[in-house]
Amino acid sequence: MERGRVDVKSQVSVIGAGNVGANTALYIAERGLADVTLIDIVEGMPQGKALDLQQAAPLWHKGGRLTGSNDFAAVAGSDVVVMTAGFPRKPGMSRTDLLKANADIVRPAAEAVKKHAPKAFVVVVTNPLDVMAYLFWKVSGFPKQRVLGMAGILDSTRFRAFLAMELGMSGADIHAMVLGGHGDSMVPLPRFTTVNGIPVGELLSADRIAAIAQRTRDGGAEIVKLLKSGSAYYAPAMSAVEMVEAILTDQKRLVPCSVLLEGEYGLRDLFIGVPIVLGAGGVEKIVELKLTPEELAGLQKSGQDVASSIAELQVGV
Ligand code: NAI
Ligand code: 2OP
Repeated sequence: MERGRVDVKSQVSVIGAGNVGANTALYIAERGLADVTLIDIVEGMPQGKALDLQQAAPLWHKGGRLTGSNDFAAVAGSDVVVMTAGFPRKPGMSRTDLLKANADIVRPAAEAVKKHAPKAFVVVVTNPLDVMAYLFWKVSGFPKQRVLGMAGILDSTRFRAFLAMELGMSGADIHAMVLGGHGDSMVPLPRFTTVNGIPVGELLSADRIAAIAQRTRDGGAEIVKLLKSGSAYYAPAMSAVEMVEAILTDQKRLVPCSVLLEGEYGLRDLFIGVPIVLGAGGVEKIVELKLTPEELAGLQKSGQDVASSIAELQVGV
């Protein structure tokens, strides 16, 4: 696929046409990034949503084809596959129940992508994120550069949004880094957070920053509580599309993504959020920041949490 030419269309498949999947398709189409195939198990639903989006396409003047399918084989020809199919955690469901239920969805999807789209890059969104990204990588047998989990961009944009609200300044000027697993032990890094280059500590007290970092860790749960059924989807979909765009247009963004570590940050054989360079080669580089002992301990604790979930699922054997 030749990049950087407006007359060459990329192809993205989105597995799971629910809230995150449908909005991922919407943002991709709206940015004119690629043709999109929506795939879901529910008969008629991905076809209906794709047709609805296709009818919106003339209004954003970008063209693009949107199709729907109930067959995983429809991923054929994809440059990027976004994996969003899966259940959110429901009341009464243990973490282990969720792990098993979503692993049963991810495994066949990864096998289908391996068979029908063997050259695709994969952005995994399904929770629990770091474990499902690891599972997708393991089952697909894809090179580690081509399978990534989406969470760090979402957690960082939440941190940015909360800081922007507190400061009364534009979130566009706030640059933030949140590392670690997508869960309670994620690691917001105020030391690497600036407002247009000004360290955030110059503008806010340490207590306020700590409170906003905690709100960031609880960011997903805050929305679940408000929605009462289901979880966040606009910011998650937009975050996944940032990754798709970086790959398709070779942006070489420096962003936190969940990727396979093989000794970096003292962690190995697990997926976790770290800063990477993301471009046409997928994970082009893992950036190893010099962390303080406290920051590193936070990341390693988060790594232990992810590793124990992987062990629980027995995907590591
Ligand atoms: P949703 O319930 O709106 O959509 C999920 C879709 O998956 C449904 O349309 C369902 O029919 C489909 N599906 C279920 N089994 C399938 C199968 N075997 N094959 C194809 N499709 C299947 O849920 P939503 O809000 O879109 O979330 C999707 C997943 O993304 C959840 O696991 C959620 O926890 C996760 N998530 C992860 C985030 C992250 O930061 N990594 C952020 C937001 C959501
Ligand atoms: C979120 O952070 C539920 O992972 C999802 O909103």
